[in-house]
Amino acid sequence: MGDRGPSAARPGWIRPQLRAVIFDVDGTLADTERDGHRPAFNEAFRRHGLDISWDVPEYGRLLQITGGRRRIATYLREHGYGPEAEDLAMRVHQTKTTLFRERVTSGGFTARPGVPRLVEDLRGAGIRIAVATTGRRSWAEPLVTRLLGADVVEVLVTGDAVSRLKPDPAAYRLALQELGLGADEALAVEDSAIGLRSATAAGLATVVVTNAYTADQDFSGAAAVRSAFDGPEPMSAQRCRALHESWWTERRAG
Ligand code: XBP
Ligand code: MG
Repeated sequence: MGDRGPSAARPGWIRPQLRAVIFDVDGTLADTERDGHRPAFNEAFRRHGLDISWDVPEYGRLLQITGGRRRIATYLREHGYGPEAEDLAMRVHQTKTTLFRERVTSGGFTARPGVPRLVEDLRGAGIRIAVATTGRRSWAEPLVTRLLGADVVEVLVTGDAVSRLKPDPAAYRLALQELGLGADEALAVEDSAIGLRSATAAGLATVVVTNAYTADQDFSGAAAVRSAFDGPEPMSAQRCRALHESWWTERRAG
């Protein structure tokens, strides 16, 4: 952020209040991509008799295509499949979704360090919790419950509920609608440039917490960029409030 202080905001401007935090799931609440979704895609390819296996760098490239079914279909088309790519992608993705859900329900994932503490702190401060992901509800719902506990997440928007996936703002817009809040009353937490674009396009101040796949991406416009939730200055309700306020103050003053 620049060096303008809150006093630079236009006269008469009412400071927005932070009432909810909307979290992304993959890469944000948990490190699910490299050792979670990727092996599930590869096992699904194997079960469908396809000689395809995505290694770690290749999967990193493919993360630019959001949504598992779209990711498979794009890859198949890149590798010479014709009109049958869509139908095959749909079937492989159904298998992948079943496999990934099994992994979730058998306790295969833990939250990123610092996430449970942050969520507890937010709830204690009366800040509501929501989730916006491009993944499927069938695994996202049990995953979020396992990571954060039952009845913690008030609104859960998944890729099934929107016709356009991130970087389109649809998932975040729907989350705000279901929360009954304006964009200036919530803060998004994302791990990727695509997620940041989606949340920013919905009008949200966004904190980015990077991971190994996303650390080098362009996060211009973020309210803050960090590499972890925990550490010497852990993410907290107070920090979320401060980042939300400074992002909006900067914006209104500019
Ligand atoms: C995550 C995704 C998802 C998962 C796979 O993006 O792109 O597609 O990789 O999930 P984000 P599905 O973190 O921005 O939501 O296979 O269920 O689509
Ligand atoms: Mg993500």
